[in-house]
Amino acid sequence: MLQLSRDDLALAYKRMRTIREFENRVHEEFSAGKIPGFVHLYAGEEASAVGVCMNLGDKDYIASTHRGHGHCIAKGCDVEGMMKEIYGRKDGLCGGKGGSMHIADLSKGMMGANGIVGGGPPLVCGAALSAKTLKTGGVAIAFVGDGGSNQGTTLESYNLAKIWDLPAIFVVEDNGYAESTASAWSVGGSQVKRAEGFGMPGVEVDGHDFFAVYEAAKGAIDRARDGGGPSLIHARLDRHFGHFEGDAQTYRAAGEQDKLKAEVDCLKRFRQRVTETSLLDAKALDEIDQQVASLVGHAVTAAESAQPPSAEDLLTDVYVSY
Ligand SMILES: Cc1ncc(C[n+]2csc(CCOP(=O)(O)OP(=O)(O)O)c2C)c(N)n1
Ligand SMILES: [Mg+2]
Repeated sequence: MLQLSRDDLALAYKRMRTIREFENRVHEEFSAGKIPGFVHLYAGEEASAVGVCMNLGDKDYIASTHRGHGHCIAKGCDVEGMMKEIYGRKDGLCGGKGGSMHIADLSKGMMGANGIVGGGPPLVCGAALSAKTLKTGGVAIAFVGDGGSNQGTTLESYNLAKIWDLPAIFVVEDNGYAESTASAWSVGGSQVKRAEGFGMPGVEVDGHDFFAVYEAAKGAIDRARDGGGPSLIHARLDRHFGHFEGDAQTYRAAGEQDKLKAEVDCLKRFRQRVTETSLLDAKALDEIDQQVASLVGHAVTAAESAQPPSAEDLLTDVYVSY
């Protein structure tokens, strides 16, 4: 906590608040039938994306999941461009052709949300290998869910990262469920011991606690930048919405989500911690809330009135030349 200036803390709060507001608005607009496709919301998990990405710059890469909006915002993607992408608009971040599950912005080191569970870790091995080979000083981070942590691609990536001694970090965001299957039913052994089995350090953190995530990520990222190789962070956290928008969530106990929101909400915790310690005052935080509400409100209005891609756009972006 002491390593963060007041400006850093205000930025961290602004990013977490932006994610929450963005997701709440997407939830509302999706329910109103205004958003095409499928959306998975990240609300509740903000401390993980922001706690990790506050340690990163544009030369660092992240790979995300199907629940990717929070990772995009934490890595600095443009909020209006993201909203337009989710609405399928031509001037969205990916030309309106990707939508919620494929938002990417390579200029920000954001390699993309990913519809393939376990798709991010192999990409991160490539990005980390390039950073190591080109000596950029960059690191690459894979966010992966508890369900994704069981994919062969993820476990193979742990092995590659270790054997190639890559500046890669795997952040397992364990929100307790893969779709409707509780992680207690599907994850064998311990995430930390899995990492140790591949010869890398692993640490478990309270993913509702921005400061715990920030510290763990700082340790792992500093080590990777110094040539210390890969590691894993197991963040336990919770999602506030269903697996996808429209999920009836019959697998949850009655009142489970209300209890989580009341007792372990990462934004409430952050606010309490910084106000109690007089690092930021409630007024400054309220002002950030207002700025963020207006930013996200503007993004929704802009997305609603923006144009979809044209028929000719179907024929572009088909082939890529490197
Ligand atoms: C390779 C693959 N298998 C299955 C799916 C279907 N699917 C989408 S999300 C999901 C659950 C993922 O759970 P987890 O990794 O814990 O992420 P969370 O949704 O909890 O954030 C599954 C099985 C998929 N998209 N890709
Ligand atoms: Mg999960």
